[in-house]
Amino acid sequence: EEQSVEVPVFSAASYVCQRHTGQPGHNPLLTESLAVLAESAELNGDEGRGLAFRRSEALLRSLDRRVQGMTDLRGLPCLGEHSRRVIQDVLVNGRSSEVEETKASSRYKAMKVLTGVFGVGVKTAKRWFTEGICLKHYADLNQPVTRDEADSVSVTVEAAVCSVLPGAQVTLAGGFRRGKTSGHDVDFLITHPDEGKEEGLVRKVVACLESRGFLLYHQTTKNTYQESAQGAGRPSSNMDRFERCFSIFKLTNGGDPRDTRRAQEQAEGREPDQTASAGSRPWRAVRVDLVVSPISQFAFALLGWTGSKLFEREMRRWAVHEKSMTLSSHALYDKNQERYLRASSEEEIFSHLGLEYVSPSGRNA
Ligand code: DCP
Ligand code: MG
Repeated sequence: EEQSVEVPVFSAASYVCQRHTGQPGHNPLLTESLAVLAESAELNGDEGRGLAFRRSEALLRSLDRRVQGMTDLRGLPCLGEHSRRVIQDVLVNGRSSEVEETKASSRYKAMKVLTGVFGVGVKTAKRWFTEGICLKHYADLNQPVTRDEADSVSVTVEAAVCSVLPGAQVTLAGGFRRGKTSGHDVDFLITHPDEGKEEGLVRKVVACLESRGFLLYHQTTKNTYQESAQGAGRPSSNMDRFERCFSIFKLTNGGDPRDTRRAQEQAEGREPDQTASAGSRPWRAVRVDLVVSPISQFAFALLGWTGSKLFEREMRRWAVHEKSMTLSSHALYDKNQERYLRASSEEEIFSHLGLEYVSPSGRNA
């Protein structure tokens, strides 16, 4: 009542990448409701609608206080009519009937099981499902990865990388770099300070991890990135780079820091003590992504692999529409200047784009 209705309660920039979006925000009921509708739209293949709900969700999560009523939302960008209707429903009734119905629908539930395991799109989930991987490790993969488990995987990956290429650097990316305490997988970005030394590294690391018994499944994808003089399309002298491995790790008893020693022993080729974990299986399956980048593209790769997906998407949209540039996990191309803009840090990329730097913890859109 103290506030005049004419004065906006909140203000927010319209692009996600112009804001700091933390976890979980001050309006969890509202953001969770919108996330359900976003997910449902995505599962139905309605990407436009999904994106609209994702933007609304991100906007609400970036607000620094609780929304008390609809008037608080006056003048805010990104909130479409449909999202406002859902918000109103939740504010007034404590719940949205549309969200409740969506959550109860069998299609939503079935697809959520399928995609929830991998945190990937329907297409990939189906492929994995038919390969039987899902069924085999379903219970493990459906259980979120904790930060301790991610740290434990880090120890193993670092040991393997170090043994096949001394001097190579391993960086934990994805949600964990944004400060999330759990995730659907663990993402690693690997590079070497000497350009070119990283070539073929994924295959070597995978071979090493496999020989040490850490991989339950792996699928290596060769990179096909090529820079061109025109900023797109035409191949240049650059060779294929950015190899990636989509894997399922055999993580020795997760979470407990004592197990780091065990992981280390196993990483060094010694058998872990199977009796240490009384009664239960001494390992569990965890999804791990390994990505290798040449040092010249590392800042772009790090930015791209830190996410969130919506944050990345919004940065690319900002680049195209506001700056006439194209941004990818490999490079930034300025269409006006007709040249690539180099960067050796994320800060430099934000600066090229005329954006204020947003630290990883603020990219949880
Ligand atoms: N990414 C990408 N290209 C892909 C897959 C992912 O550029 N083919 C990027 C965007 C994501 C980041 O890498 O933000 C990490 O991917 P995840 O799917 O693992 O997403 P998060 O780590 O953010 O989520 P979670 O905590 O669920 O793992
Ligand atoms: Mg991840």
